[in-house]
Amino acid sequence: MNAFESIKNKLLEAKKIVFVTGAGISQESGIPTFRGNDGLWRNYDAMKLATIDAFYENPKLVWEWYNDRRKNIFQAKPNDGHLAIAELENFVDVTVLTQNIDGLHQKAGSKRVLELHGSIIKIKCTVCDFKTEIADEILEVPPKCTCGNILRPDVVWFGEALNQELWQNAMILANQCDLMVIAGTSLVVSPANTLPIYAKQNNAFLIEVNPEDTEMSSQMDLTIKNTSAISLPQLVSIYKKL
Ligand code: BJW
Ligand code: ZN
Repeated sequence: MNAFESIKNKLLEAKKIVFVTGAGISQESGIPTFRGNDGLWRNYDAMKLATIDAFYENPKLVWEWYNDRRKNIFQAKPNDGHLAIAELENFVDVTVLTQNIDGLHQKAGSKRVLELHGSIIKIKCTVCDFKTEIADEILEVPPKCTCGNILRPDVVWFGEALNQELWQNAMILANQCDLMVIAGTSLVVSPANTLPIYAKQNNAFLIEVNPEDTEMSSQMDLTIKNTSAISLPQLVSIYKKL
């Protein structure tokens, strides 16, 4: 039974759909999530490694974590959840606001993707304005900039602000959509977890796709308790049947 049949009209009326995605959407591509048992790497808690303090305390360790993840991400393929979101662009205006740094939405073919927490392929200097993209493994970590200071992944860690222009755009897009699908995120990290609130201000219909409950499940208009690779193709099939 396709759980989206019951809201078929809502789906077909929607002009602008915004997806808010998190680590769970890439779980079926073999990329671990952050929280729960999955969020452990060499017995370190991922949440403790994703901080600016952890980086300055032990830049080598944090770089090794990103090197391992980059290796895994480079060989990962988008799953049916990513592909369904990309395919939906054939029917309706779609934007993806992702907390993921893995680039799998773009690999799947989604055209409008805002990477709220940065990207695994980007690195930057901790002091000067130098930024670049990397394709290969970095063997000696932490790598150094030509200015002599160490380079870091161009991602957003706890205690750091998101790119302000990007965040402004994300808020506007959330506030203008009439349907928001929140897939594979625990919604515990701010400010990304406020995006459903901006959508609600516009009376948007909120759908959550997650096998587990989140702190905001009770505020959703529809909760689909299944994985994104199973559920999102079912959503697209409603449009395909027309
Ligand atoms: C499936 C599935 C399947 C599984 N299908 N679903 C107190 C002190 C200091 C700061 C704060 C504080 N209180 C609040 C803050 C702010 C802080 C914050 O929110 N902390 C919370 C932990 C409490 N936020 C920040 O610091 C942010 N900046 C900021 O606020 O700036 C202003 C400011 C500055 C200073 C002080 C205060 C404010 C920045 C947040 C940056 C987060 N960065 C990371 C790392 C990015 C780089 C990288 O990837 O390495 O982002 S941490 C990590 O969490 C990563 C993720 O994008 C993010 C969210 O996680 P996500 O995606 O939701 O994953 P999980 O694992 O949590 O959930 C997976 C879900 O999928 C689960 O629900 C599963 O059930 C589900 N699932 N399989 C569908 N197959
Ligand atoms: Zn530099």
